[in-house]
Amino acid sequence: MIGKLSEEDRAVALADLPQWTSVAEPEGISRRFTFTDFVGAFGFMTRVAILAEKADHHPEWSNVYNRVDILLTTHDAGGLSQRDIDLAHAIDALAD
Ligand code: HBI
Repeated sequence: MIGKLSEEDRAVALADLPQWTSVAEPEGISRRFTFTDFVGAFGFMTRVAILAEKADHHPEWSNVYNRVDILLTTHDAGGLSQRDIDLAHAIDALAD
């Protein structure tokens, strides 16, 4: 059973994820990605989907044309867990 990160662990983890913003409700982190066009955005979403399935950890996300907003939170833990941190790093590696 995965647990929520402590406040201290959360702060340490987020220091390495400067492009992600803390979200209070649900407790998690979010980042907006902007691409040239819809195909770029959807191609990114396809790659993230494959990462998420491999990790068995799935984003809450929305797409408007060339924009993708991703929220990471762990439902089973009721907040931010290490799984969210790990997936955020993997997503950053795709996008940056
Ligand atoms: N994704 N974000 C997120 N949070 C979860 O708790 C979660 C998930 N994907 C699959 C998953 N849990 C499985 O372990 C089952 O609990 C559904």
